[in-house]
Amino acid sequence: MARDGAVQTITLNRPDKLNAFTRAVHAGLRDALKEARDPEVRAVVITGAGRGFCAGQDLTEFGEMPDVAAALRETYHPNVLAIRALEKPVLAAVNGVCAGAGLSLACACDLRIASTEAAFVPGFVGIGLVPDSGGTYFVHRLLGAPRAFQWMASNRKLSAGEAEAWGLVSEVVEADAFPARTAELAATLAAGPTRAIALTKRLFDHADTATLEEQLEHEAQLQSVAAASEDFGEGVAAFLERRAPEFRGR
Ligand code: T3D
Repeated sequence: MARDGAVQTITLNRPDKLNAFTRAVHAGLRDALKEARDPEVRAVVITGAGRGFCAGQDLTEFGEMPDVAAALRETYHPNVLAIRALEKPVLAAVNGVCAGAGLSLACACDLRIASTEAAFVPGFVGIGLVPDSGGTYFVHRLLGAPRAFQWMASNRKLSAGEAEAWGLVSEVVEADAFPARTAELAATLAAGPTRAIALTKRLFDHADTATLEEQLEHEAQLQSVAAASEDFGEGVAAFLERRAPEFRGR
């Protein structure tokens, strides 16, 4: 975990095993996500060490988990929910291969960019499992149900370019330039009006299940909150003074 100004970077760090999830990896991620609640942190990056982003569950630890559902509830679920609850943008910087619950993790983030070295593999179906850790929830929202189903049922490895064409990632960057572009994008997000960005995140999460009437009302309520922020005052003042705004995230 590393802090650079208002950006916190969380690096999954088991490069020899493509950062596959063990209990220790879950615990490290849980602690890092707790630390990211610090209001001084205004953007979070999740990435992987070495040539992988995350290869999902460590398959050598499966035997130690007699109750799979309980293991998911105890390890994956709190971290997925913590990412959605963070009141700041979370960027998945997909540096390399991403499979199974690693794919779910990337898709739980607010946005994804990929290195040209990245690849996306459903994983679950390859070993006779169903997508978990939010895989069915996020992937079908990102891709639409027909494409998501066909992909998740096939275990096809998707290149970074294909992922961009499908809208799974918003940008693909040459591997050499990937760390610098990740830092640039994270710094831009961290310099934004964090309250408004967090409230936008909450509205988007709500939009899929709301009626239009409910969503209009939710927008009105959260707009009152945004309009009471210091950053709204700064945004309007900067516009009128014809200068760039200096948002403080409150
Ligand atoms: O109870 C619960 O927790 C259920 C939860 C389930 C969630 C899930 O995530 S299920 C899906 C689990 N993941 C997979 O099935 C993916 C398995 N891995 C792969 O298919 C491939 O490794 C990749 C497509 C991701 C990458 O292929 P490649 O050729 O680039 O690398 P590799 O040579 O296969 O892997 C490199 C090393 O990482 C290798 O170790 P070694 O031989 O050099 O010592 C390999 O064994 C290791 N590794 C890769 N994935 C995993 C792994 N070790 C343990 N678990 C892994 N998932």
